Amino acid sequence: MDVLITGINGQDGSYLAELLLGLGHNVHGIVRRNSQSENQTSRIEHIRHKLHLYYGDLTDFASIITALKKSNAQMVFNLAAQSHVKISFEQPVYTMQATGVGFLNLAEAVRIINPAIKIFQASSSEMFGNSADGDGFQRELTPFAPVSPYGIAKLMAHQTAINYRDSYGMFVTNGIFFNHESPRRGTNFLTNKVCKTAVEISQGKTDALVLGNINTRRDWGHSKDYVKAMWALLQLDKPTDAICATGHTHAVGDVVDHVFGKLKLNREKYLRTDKRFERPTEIFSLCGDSSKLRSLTGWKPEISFEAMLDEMVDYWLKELK
Ligand code: NDP
Ligand code: GDR
Repeated sequence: MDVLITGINGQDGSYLAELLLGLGHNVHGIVRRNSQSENQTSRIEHIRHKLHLYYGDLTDFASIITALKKSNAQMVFNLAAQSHVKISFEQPVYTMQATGVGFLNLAEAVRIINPAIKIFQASSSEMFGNSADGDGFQRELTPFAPVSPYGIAKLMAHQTAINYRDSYGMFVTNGIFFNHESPRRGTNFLTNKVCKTAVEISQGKTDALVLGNINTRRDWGHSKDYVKAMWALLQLDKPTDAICATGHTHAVGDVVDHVFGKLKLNREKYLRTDKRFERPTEIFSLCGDSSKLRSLTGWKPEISFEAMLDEMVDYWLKELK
């Protein structure tokens, strides 16, 4: 089968491409032009020769049409987005265009070219804001109340997906994914910032880890596990909306404690906080109930929070040696 991935050179896109190649599919992807061409493909360099890549941008409708036509895809995974929550406060308009309207561009292009193409939309727990059920969990029916431009843009895309499903009978599935990480995570996201900086401290290259709010809680899983859920969701007979999460929540401080513990670093000595890294509005606690996904697909996370952080630290120990 021919499968198109937007955001193929992002964290998830790179793992999903590996998974799909392993299953024997033809993998196509959209990449954006970058003045440093290595940046376009840095996470997929090792499999680049097996991929079909097209220049494109979700804000550029024509380029989506071209990629759909050239790839002849029967499935599209929409992983492209301006995905950084704090940066979405600095670039709210662009974030709406790329993360919100970008999905509309894709859905509309699919409707025009071939409405039978199945679409996976990477929805986000950020859409819940500080809304939770009485027991502290977020579920599919928990009301959405986003508190960031990114969360609002993702909610626009999410509702657009449902509207295209209802209006045109298209197969559009929303995977409501909670935080997931890996050594390929951008280093300006919390976990990989902590892992990389802690290794730098252990090697005497820097003397402090400076963070924003260290009390917020997130449900952190591994990207490798989560791309399997994306694939499983598009194998179902019917499109749906489903949460993908581990069901365990940890504070930012727990990430620091685990990583510092592994490297035998003293938290009091090296950890500082600075309002510069805080957001104007924050989500205090996320913890997803993925019972629906688990019962529909049999999916379950395999890599623990601790094993994931250990893998990330080991990656940086090797990389920065
Ligand atoms: P990344 O930020 O690592 O990857 C995003 C990808 O989107 C990159 O390939 C990026 O390309 C591309 N991109 C950005 N803007 C555009 C655009 N305008 N047109 C085309 N491509 C664009 O994110 P992840 O891999 O971590 O996440 C994948 C998806 O899942 C995203 O949509 C994210 O919002 C969503 N999500 C992620 C979660 C997580 O915890 N990781 C949780 C919930 C949802 P470039 O390299 O050129 O910038
Ligand atoms: P998040 O991830 O905003 O949840 O969005 P991020 O790793 O950026 O933040 C997690 C929590 O850590 C706090 N924090 C810091 N975060 C960053 N990046 N840098 C810091 O210095 C820092 N200090 C404390 C944050 O305030 C937050 O509470 C991620 C993205 O992948 C989204 O695309 C995705 O949709 C959601 O997860 C689910």
